[in-house]
Amino acid sequence: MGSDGIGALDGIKRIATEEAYAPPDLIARYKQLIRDGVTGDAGFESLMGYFLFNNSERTNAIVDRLQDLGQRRLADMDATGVARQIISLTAPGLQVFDADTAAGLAISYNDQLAEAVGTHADRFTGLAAVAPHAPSAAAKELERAVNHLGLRGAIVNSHTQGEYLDDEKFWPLFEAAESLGVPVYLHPQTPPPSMIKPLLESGLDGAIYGFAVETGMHLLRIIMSGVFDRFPKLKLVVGHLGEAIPYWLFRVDFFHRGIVSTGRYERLKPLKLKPSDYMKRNVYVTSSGMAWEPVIMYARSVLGADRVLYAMDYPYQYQPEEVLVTDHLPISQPELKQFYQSTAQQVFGI
Ligand code: 1DF
Ligand code: MN
Repeated sequence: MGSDGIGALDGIKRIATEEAYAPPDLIARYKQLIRDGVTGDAGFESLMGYFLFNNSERTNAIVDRLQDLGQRRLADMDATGVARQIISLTAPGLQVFDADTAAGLAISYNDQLAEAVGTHADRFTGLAAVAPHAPSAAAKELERAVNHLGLRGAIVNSHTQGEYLDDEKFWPLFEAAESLGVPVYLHPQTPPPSMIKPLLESGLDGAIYGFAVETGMHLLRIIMSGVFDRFPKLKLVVGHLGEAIPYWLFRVDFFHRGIVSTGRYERLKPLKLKPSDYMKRNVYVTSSGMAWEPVIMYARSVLGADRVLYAMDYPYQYQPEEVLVTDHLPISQPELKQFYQSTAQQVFGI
């Protein structure tokens, strides 16, 4: 298949599950927000300002690729032997806009994505953009996107203007996802103003580390809130091999048990299961941006081989040679098929 010597695998399709796009209209709106300086979100202004105004070969190549839902994307997939991309709106999605604007844009961008997915149904699957800060509209839009447009889940780019999905006001989205049987992909974005200072001043706010700090914490907040006791069949997908949380589970379980037993925090309440149990029951992690054998094997050993799926993180981490790392994981062919293909087909209902 590929021009880089990355061929088809015998009987296995590589499905990449955290692949980004941006409608040109979204790029224009982001530029306008940054020029107007109205978001009050230093992380957004720094990172999107970099991508949209740096004007370097690196950033221009990424921004061009983000906007393509046709031949260029397909050629890049061919070059890396990716059979199918699961495509979602790039971070921070609609979450920088006011709730009404965001809810309106979700509808038109989902219509556009569904059209591209329909044109290339053999190569593309889409996730719905939603406005988490318009909770009932978000639930309704997810239902429309799944039942009428054929999209296969929702993307949420971590915090929404400093608020987290552990707040019950956001739960109509979880309720809809559970009842539709589709996952919510919790994707990173830069930390909100209330947590960004030490990360931004050190240049660590973005994908290098700040994304994981912010999104890993968000994942823990969701688990601690009892959302998975309320919605036991809810599926959450988290990138970057779980934003470091698999590494922390022993300590999280230990201190959760201790703190809950003393009633120290009202918000940290008893749960039916250990925090780590929800990671194994309700959460899937993808290998986006982490083509690194020891950590993929670690995540598999802690969460279970059936919880770890492949992602590339196109176009932000479009590195064809990284596919060779996952091709050569020290696992059997049936396990490699599970990693690249079958788990994704199950989770996203492809
Ligand atoms: C970057 C990476 C930016 C990812 C992203 O959204 C993003 C980056 C603005 O490289 O700065 O979603 N990523 O998922 O790896
Ligand atoms: Mn990503």
